[in-house]
Amino acid sequence: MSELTMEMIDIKVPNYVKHHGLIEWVQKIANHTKPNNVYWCDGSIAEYNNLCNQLVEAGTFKRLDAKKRPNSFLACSDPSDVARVEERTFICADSKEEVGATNNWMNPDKMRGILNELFEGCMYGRTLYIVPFSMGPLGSDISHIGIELSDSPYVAVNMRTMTRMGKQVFDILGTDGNYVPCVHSVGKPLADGEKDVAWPCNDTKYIVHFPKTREIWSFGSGYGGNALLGKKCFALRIASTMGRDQGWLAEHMLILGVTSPEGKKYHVAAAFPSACGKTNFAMLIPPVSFNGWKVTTIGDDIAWIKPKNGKLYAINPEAGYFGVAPGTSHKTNYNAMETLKENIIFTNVALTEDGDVWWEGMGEVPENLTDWQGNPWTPQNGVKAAHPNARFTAPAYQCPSVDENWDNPEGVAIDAFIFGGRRSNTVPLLTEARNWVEGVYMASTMGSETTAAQVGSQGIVRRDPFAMLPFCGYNMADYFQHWLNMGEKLQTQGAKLPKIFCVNWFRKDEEGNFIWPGYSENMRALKWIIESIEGKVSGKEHTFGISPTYEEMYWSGLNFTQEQFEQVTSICKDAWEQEFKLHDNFFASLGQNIPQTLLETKQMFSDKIKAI
Ligand code: SAT
Ligand code: MN
Repeated sequence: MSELTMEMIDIKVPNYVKHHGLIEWVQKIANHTKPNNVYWCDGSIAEYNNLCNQLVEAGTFKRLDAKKRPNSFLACSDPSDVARVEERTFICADSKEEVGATNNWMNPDKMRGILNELFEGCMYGRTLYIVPFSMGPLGSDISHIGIELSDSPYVAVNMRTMTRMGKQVFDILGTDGNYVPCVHSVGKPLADGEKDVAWPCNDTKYIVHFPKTREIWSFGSGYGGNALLGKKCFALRIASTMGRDQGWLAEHMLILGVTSPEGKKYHVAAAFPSACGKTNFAMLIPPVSFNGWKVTTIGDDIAWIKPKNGKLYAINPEAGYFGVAPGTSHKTNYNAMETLKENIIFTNVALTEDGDVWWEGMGEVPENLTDWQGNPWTPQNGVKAAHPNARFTAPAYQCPSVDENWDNPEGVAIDAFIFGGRRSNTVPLLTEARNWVEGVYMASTMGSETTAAQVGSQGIVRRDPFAMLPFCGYNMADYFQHWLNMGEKLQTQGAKLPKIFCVNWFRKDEEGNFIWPGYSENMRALKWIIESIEGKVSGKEHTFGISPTYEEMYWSGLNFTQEQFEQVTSICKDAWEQEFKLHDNFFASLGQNIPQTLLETKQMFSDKIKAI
C-alpha cells in the first residue's frame, strides 16, 4: 500500500509528548501494523494494576495467592516460545565483516523488505502499547532512552519492572532527544471476532538489530530477551556498538559493592557465562566468619561503564531482575528468594494448589502441583514441573542486599573486573592479571564446559569471550581491540586502571567432585581481590598471572586443606599446552581482525608453558 492511500490510525498523542520525530514514527508504525487501539504507557502503578487485571482476564496471567505472594502473577508461555532464539537473531550492519563470525548477518535492505512484509497488519485486532523507558537512572549521563512499540501487554508490565518506564521519559526527550526505536510484535493478528489465545506468538521469528540506525525489530516471540527489548537487544547488542563508537563499555556483567570491616568500599564488575552462579555472586552473603564484611548488589546482569575523571563509572541499566527460577532457594540464594516475596511476575514455573509457585531446586516437592504447561504433576511424571528457563521478573529495590547507590545517576567507580568460567580442570581458582592486556587475553579466551543438562557431549569447552558471545553487536575481534583501546586511552590519561581477575569455582577432583565449595565461600576469593587492590597481599606469580598463596587466603569457618587448595590452583603443563592450541583455533575462528597484541600474548604464554 502506498503512503498516500494508507489509512491513518488515530494514535491519540498525549499533550506531554512534544517530540515530532517520535510522533511521526509512531504514526508510521501504527499505519503499517494496523492495531485496533493505541495506548501510551504512563508508568503509573494504577496502569500496571490495570494491565495485570486485563492479563488475568485474557488468561495470560494467573493471580497468585494474596497472602503467599501479594500482587504477583504466573504466566505460562506457549511451549514453543520459552527462550531467546539465537539462530533467529540478526545484526544487520552494512557488511558481514562488521558483525563477524559470532553473529548472524543479513543485508539491511533485504531484511527491511522481510520485516516490512511481516509487520504489515501484524497488530490487527490488538492494542499497540507505547512503552517509554530509560536504561539507567533517569537523567544520568551514562543512561540512554528507548521507546518500545509492542502489541503485548505482558511486555508492557514486564518493562515497567525491568526499566525506568513511564511518561517522565518524554520530559528527558523533549522535542528532539535521541532514543532507540524498538518495534515488537507477537506476530499474531486477530481476525474480526477471533478469540485470542493466552500466549500469542508466531512460528516465524526474527530478532533484528540495525546498529547504524540503532533500531531494534522483533517479530513472533513474546518471551524474555526476544520481547523485552531493553535488555539484551538494547543494553548489550545495540549499546555495545554505541560504546564502540563513543568510547565506553556495555557489558554482560553484574556489579557489586564490597565493604571491608574498616568501612572501605570497593566496586567490582564481573562477567560469567550462563549457569556459573552469576546471580548468586551478585547477591552473595559472606559466611558468618567474615565479621564486618558486606556485599551489596548494584546489578545482576548488565553494566554500562563510561570513563570520567580517569575512572570507569558503572551503572546497572536495568531496574529489575529477569532471573532463572529453577535452582534458586533460600540455601543457594537467600537474597533472591527474599526479593521474590511480592510484586513478581513469574513465567513458566509450577503452580501449587494453594496459589503459590514452585520450581526444581526450591525445596520439598509440594503435593498437587500444576506444571508450567498446565498439567497435574508429580515427580513420577518424568518431566520438569518448571521449565528449566523459567523466570521471575522482580523489582531490584526489593533485594535485601540492594546497594544504596544502585539508582545513583553518577554510577559507581569500578575497582576490579572479574571474569569467570566453568572449567573442571586447567583454569585456577583465582588469577590476577599482571596488566590490562593479559586481563583482556584471559577474558577473550574464557569458556565454559557444557553441563550434563546441555545437549551434546559433556566436557566440551564452549568459548564465551567476556560472556558476550550472543550479545556483542559487532565483530568480536574488534570488540577485543575496543577493550585494549579503552585501557590504553585511560592509561595515557594517567588513570589507575581497574585490576582484572579470572576465577573458576568449578575445578573437579579425580572422582569428578567439585573441590571448591562455592556459593558464599566465594567471598574468600573476593576478600583476596580486595586485599590485592589495597596492596595487602602479593600472591605468587606463575606463567600467566598471580594467584593467592594458601597463607594469604582467609580460612576461618571453612575446612579447606593446603592440598585441596593446591588442587584448585594447580597449573598442569600438558593441559595448558592443549588449552593454548584451543585458543589458537578459537582466535582463528573469529577471522582476520584478532588484535596482534593478543596473538603476541598468546605466543608469550605458550612459550612460557613449554619452558616449565
Ligand atoms: O531472556 S533473556 O535474554 O532476558 C535472559 C537470557 O536468556 O540470558
Ligand atoms: Mn544474562
